[in-house]
Amino acid sequence: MILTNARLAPGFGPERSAVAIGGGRILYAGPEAGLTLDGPREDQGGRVITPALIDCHTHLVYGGNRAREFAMRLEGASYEEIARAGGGIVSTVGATRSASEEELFRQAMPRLKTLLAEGVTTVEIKSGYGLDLDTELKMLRVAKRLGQKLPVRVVTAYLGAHALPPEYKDQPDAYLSDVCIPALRAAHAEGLVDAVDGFCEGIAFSPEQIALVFDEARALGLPVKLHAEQLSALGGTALAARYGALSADHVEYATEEDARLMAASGTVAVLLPGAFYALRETQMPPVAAFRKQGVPMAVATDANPGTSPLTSLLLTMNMACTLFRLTPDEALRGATEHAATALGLTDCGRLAPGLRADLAVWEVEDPAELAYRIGFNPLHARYLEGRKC
Ligand code: DI6
Ligand code: FE
Repeated sequence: MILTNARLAPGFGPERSAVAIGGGRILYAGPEAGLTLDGPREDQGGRVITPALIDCHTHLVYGGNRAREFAMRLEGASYEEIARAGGGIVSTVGATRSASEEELFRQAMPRLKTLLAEGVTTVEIKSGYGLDLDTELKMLRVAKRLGQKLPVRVVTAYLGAHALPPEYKDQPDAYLSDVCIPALRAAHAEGLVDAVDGFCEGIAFSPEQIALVFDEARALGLPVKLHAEQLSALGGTALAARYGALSADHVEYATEEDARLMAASGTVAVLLPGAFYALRETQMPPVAAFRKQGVPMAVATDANPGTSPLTSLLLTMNMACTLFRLTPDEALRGATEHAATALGLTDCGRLAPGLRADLAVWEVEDPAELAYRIGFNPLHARYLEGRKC
């Protein structure tokens, strides 16, 4: 099949272009003048075609919600104060432990569908609200099952080092050796883990503690990534780079030196403006340093019940522009090409022959409209491996 009379983005000019699809792959993407393939044609009337969107950082599977905490923050409590008082992540842990696998699945479904309705075909989903063996496995099974039930590719991340559960209060090392690492091994043995993540923060784990988890990931042959430098500068980004991490995420407090290390290790900076917005943060990620050092910047929702109850990747792209000063083109690459790199995927995220035909067709004239509009969904069609769905 050939989609003709389209405009392609990012990285293509405004000329009349086409995308040819066969066997679930892109066969051709470029100016119509260069098309030599035959096949049924579908005129797009000038619509914009991009790679389908990729949300490379979400905590989409969880129990309950944190609307109460939202109200508390509005009355002046900080995220860290709430966490220290036993709220925050730990309150979601309670709700996630008590939910059945079926309930977690049912609750995650509408959130995932909302992402897909905006042209997303690949979603990363983390564990980290179980913090015990059974619940971490339960979350990852739900994540994998979502990918089997809905037309989407799900990539998982094991986030056992997300917070300390109440039963291990003040015993981080015991938690890591007794629960976090054994659960990682068990989840990996079940084929549930695509990458290993951690939360390196004053309210979570130190770089030294994260290193223990990363060593285990390395022993299992799993790639790593890290929530780093979100609320303070602890050295998580440098640690991630030292382990050749796929990505360092948030990175508001990262420095120019961190950016240099990330460039050298090929680590993507995943920007999460939804959390920045929801927490009313003021420390901006070092976007100029990332540009200067050539660090690819991805953009993701961080969909989670506490700091980013956000299930719109288009709105996230807008926030990345308005809050972090990305260009609309950078935001689009951040939700496609660089998001794929952040997940270690080389078969999607770009319009290039041989890659998966994961495409989004948009009812817009200019690709910049995708990041420009707020609360508007111009998706016309979504293709997953060449199938319209
Ligand atoms: N950083 C985040 O933004 C989320 N986790 C993390 O490590 C927040 C998770 C939550 O508050 O529930
Ligand atoms: Fe997160």
